[in-house]
Amino acid sequence: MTWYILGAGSLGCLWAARLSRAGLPVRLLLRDRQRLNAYRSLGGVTLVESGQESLYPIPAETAAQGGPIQRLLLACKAYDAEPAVASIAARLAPGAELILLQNGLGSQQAVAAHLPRARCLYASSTEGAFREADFRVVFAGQGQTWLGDELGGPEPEWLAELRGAQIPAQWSGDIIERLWRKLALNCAINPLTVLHQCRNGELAAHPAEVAGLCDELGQLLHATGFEAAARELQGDVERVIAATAANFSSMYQDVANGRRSEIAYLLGHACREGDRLQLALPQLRALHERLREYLRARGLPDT
Ligand code: NAD
Ligand code: KPL
Repeated sequence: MTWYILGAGSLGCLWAARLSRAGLPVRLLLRDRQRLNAYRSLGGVTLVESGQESLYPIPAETAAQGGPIQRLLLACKAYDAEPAVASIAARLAPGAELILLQNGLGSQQAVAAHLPRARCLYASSTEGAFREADFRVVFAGQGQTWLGDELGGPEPEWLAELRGAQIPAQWSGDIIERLWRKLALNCAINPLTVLHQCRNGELAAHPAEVAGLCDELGQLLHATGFEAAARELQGDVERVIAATAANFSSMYQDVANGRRSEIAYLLGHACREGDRLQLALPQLRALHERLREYLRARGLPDT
């Protein structure tokens, strides 16, 4: 069964390279012919791992061309997920399986709603990779990827295939809780690193602000039904701040590089859920507004 990958960026190329070197059939789906020509001129995906680089001549085609797709990894940003899937929707075979590898929440449900005949699995990953250049990716941090099905259903048999390809995939019986835990962590850390212009570790100098956000995010987790996540949030946030003290958060890096952030699927989603559950959440809402204003002032999208 061919693994199609839509979104040949950091994580998409990282998955593609590992699937390919394990001898599994994999194909990249690129936006258009111009992008396909650029890819072909480079000869494949380059993965840099522990300072060693390897070229993987993975076949590629445009999203609009080619045969039916039974298995797809969607590895674009959350704000690109719906249009990206729309570009290949006509190619999806009945019963196709998709892995939606987006951060935050909201984009997965929006994609799944368009594809009632497909099985949409959601993924949450702590692996780290970044793009040095087009189709050239650096594997920057070992991690774990959890996969699960919001609608229930069994663990797919191909999970073993992923592990065989050294993609550390684990089945999660409650992927929504996993995604919420990561979302809450990202909401407590990432926006503050942007607004204070600091590394994660420097948030230790703003304990009251972090604690206030953890309290409100805890209320939200509690109201969403994730009691354990609510209780553990502040400790988790403090541990991540300490463990990643020298790092700049992903949102900090997006903004510093003039790239669109995933704010709508992190803080935006938290505030929308707060509305739905009729929670006041004044600190979260004020943070959301401050961040939106900060982004607008830099000419970046605020949603
Ligand atoms: P990225 O920006 O490096 O790659 C996304 C790719 O998707 C880009 O190459 C873009 O051109 C492509 N794309 C977008 N729309 C497309 C379309 N319509 N057709 C074809 N290609 C399209 O993003 P990333 O860093 O790999 O992140 C993907 C998701 O994974 C994000 O939600 C991110 O938050 C999450 N994530 C990333 C990391 C990481 O270390 N990079 C870690 C954990 C989670
Ligand atoms: O996930 C992260 C990110 O930067 O996006 C960490 C470093 C864990 C902090 O939110």
